[in-house]
Amino acid sequence: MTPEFDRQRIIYEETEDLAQRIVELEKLLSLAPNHKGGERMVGDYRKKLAQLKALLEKRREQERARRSGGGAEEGVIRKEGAGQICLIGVTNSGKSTLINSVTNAKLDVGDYPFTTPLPTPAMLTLEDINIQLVEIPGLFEGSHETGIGRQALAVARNTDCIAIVIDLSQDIESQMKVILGELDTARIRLNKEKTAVRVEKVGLGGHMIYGAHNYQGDIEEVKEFLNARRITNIIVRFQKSATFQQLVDALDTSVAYVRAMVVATKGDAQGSEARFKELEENYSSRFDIVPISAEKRENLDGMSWAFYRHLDILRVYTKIPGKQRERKPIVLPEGSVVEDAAAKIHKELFIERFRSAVIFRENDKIKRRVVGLNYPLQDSDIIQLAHT
Ligand SMILES: Nc1nc2c(ncn2[C@@H]2O[C@H](COP(=O)(O)OP(=O)(O)OP(=O)(O)O)[C@@H](O)[C@H]2O)c(=O)[nH]1
Ligand SMILES: [Mg+2]
Repeated sequence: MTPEFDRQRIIYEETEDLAQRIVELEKLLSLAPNHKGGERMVGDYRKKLAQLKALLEKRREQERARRSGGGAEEGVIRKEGAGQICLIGVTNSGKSTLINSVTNAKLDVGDYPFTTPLPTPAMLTLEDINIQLVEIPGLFEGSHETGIGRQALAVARNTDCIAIVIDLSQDIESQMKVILGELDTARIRLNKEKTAVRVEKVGLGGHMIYGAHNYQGDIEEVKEFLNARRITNIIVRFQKSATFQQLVDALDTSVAYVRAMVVATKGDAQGSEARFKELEENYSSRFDIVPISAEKRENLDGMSWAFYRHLDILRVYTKIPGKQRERKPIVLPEGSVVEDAAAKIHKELFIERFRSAVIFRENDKIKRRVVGLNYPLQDSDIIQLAHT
């Protein structure tokens, strides 16, 4: 032990403020000796550090919950339909006109700013399903600091997909800067960039940690941190080289990851072609971009299907032997298997007493296949279940 280490240990032990205590303990660890005999002690301090950080996180979460309490109900939009798309753009970008052009809604349209003052829903019917479109009041720089802005961003945070609305009759960069900036400040991340750490809370299985070799540090402190936060069942994937802080961020529930796309409006306006090109050059690697003109009714179908694709859902239709398939589909998340469909129809009958499933795919080489509960479903599958 060096004298510095001993001095720092006393400072650490005498510090009471939690955040400061963490700082002092980190300092202490940086001064810790590197020789074999010290390993155990360093390990213990690491665990302690993980516990303190967990405690701090918990307090912060409680604080956040307390602050966002009250008022939280106001302006909340009840989700309806197979999925929800939030339209986010600067004011006058053509959001209401867009919604009116594909739904029965009659939202106010105006060439003055902030015609739509509150999050406003409308229903888009696409073949046999409904998609809820929500107009978010126009964003501006600093809108996250206003009551209405906060409320609007709270809706966006919980949506299934954000459609960024860019007005092709106006400068592109300044619109993007405002929208991306405001979303980022609201801790909304778009299109789930593959981060170094992915976590998924699950019902059972304990601590399932994958890619531990990517973790920079002792994997024991990860477990210690999870224990201290009372997280008993979780999948943690270190996909790239990751630090303890990145793990803490991954567990931070105030960061939302939302799917996103871009709708470029007013494709009929002067100069829109050049601006659309610029938009594609700068953003097509991050987003699918769909150009429309609501006024000329151009590409509205294309846009509606792009909404559908970005919900990452699939439709399956049930069928009784000897009859036509049901008209209304069952809507499931992409990646669902036969069991997920069976659970929606009748769990006791079709899972617990499962006998067989037949899938019909009209546009496939194999039109009829007998499958098990684990079989992956595709959009527009027709499924016929039998029980014992
Ligand atoms: N040329 C052209 N103008 C459009 C188009 N869509 C909307 N506009 C015009 O753009 C202006 C704003 O349209 P709104 O639909 O009210 O825009 P908004 O984004 O809902 O605006 P706020 O609710 O005020 O934030 C109106 O004057 C519309 O007529 C379009 O496709 N082409
Ligand atoms: Mg509007």
